[in-house]
Amino acid sequence: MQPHDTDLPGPETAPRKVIIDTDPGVDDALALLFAMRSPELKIEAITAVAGNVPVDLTVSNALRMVEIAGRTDIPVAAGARAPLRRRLVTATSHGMNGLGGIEFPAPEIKPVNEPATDAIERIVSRSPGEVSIIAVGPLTNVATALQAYPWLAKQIREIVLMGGSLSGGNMTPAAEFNIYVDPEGASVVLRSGVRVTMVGLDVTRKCILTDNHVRALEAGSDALSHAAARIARNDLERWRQTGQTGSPGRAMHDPLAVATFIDRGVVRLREYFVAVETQGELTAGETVGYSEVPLRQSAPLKDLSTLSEAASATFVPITRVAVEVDPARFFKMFIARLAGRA
Ligand SMILES: [Ca+2]
Repeated sequence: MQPHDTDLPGPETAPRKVIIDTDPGVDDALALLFAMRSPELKIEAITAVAGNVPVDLTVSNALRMVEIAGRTDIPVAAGARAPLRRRLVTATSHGMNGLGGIEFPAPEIKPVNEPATDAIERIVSRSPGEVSIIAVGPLTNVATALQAYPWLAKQIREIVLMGGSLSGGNMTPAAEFNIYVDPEGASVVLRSGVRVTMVGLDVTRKCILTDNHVRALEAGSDALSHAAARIARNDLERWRQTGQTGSPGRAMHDPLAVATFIDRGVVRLREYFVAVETQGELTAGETVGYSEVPLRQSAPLKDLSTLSEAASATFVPITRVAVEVDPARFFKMFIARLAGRA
């Protein structure tokens, strides 16, 4: 094929530059493998953050996935050890090592000698308006970058994040895990002015990994497929043994965010102004979606002079929330790519 062939990707179809910010994590690991198999993405870096497990483990797990995929060209940068203002709360369902107890060899490669926030700044500033962030962990790294380098808000193309919910949480009745862990970080991101697409529990909990999906992964024939199948099979068995109620298997939260970035037809988006509850003792980390004015807050307390009931911000429907999903369309792409069939 000659370079001037007309079927080469043009500017519209060229791979899009992304940074993946992640806390692997079982579904993160599958999301990373899926992303590295997706020709629509030019992954400029993977930045690891504390979340499902402490950051030393999320870094190691990201490095493992890069090695398994044969993509050691992708730099992995270590990020925040703890949320902006809170102590780290990790997730028990991902096991002590973050991969549900599946042991892959220790990675031979190392993270780059550059903190995640500096890597984000350098990569975005080098190509203003071209680099997007797919954020599938607590938003500490992204928030820290936006605070340290305020000009990034105008230079980041968009952020597609897994997190939040307009229909109840999974850590508390109000809060989804990623936002629960770092509500202040999430608030920084959602108030930054960057165009955000929120892929939350409203849609991810409709995308449950099943035995049929795992069997399809097990039919794959290369190292990446085998790794994905091992992680998925182990997770499904653990899920059954621990008797997690309410769902027959793990929701593919993070892979759905990657899929949404690649193919917007996987979900239906609706515009909201999304604010994060950071004060509530029972509700911190709740994402509150306003679909119309006014942005009313709680009734004012008698002993305070401020009228907190008043609208507190200008209504700008800046966050696009995934409100419906086509699970079949998602799983078709996700499983086929992991199994090496597409
Ligand atoms: Ca995650």
